[in-house]
Amino acid sequence: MHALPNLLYAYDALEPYIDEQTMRLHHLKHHQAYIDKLNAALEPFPEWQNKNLESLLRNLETVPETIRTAVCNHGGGHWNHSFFWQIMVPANSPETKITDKIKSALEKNFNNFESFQKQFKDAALARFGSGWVWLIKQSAEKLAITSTANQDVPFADGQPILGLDVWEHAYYLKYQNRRADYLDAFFKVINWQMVAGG
Ligand code: MN3
Repeated sequence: MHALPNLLYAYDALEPYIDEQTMRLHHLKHHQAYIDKLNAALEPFPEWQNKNLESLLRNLETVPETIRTAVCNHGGGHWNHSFFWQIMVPANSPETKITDKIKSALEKNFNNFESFQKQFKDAALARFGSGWVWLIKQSAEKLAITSTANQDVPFADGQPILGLDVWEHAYYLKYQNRRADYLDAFFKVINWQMVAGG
């Protein structure tokens, strides 16, 4: 059965950029709910319970039709959030310093870091309703910014190396309707070492 992964930092560790209450609710309630519903969907299908989640999501057409939507939504929610927690780190940690490797890759693909940041933020602001924004590695040289709706995973476009949850539950308690402020805050807590390794 699928289980909630531990955070690699305390719930208040991303303050003041991502507040403790949001982190607690987001991890313990929202993420847990995706896992509970994924496990419930898989319960009548024991042969599917131990399969690797990423491979299930990459091969949704092989999943029994009666649970395909549930695996897409709740399995996607589980994968997306598990990834999201790992690409954030407390703002004062050395991992928030962008590495030369990823910096030059971003410059190659987006001219400069500021232009990457602007395009990423524009994509996040343009995502209507709930969804995610991604930085995707498409080949050794090619990076792209994409966006998915709901809890859809980004694998169709390449390998995600950075992802941002833009569902309101990710920021509403602290930022209310100010999604742009949440985006600026997110850039303070990106674990660039993790992004570079992805
Ligand atoms: Mn979320």
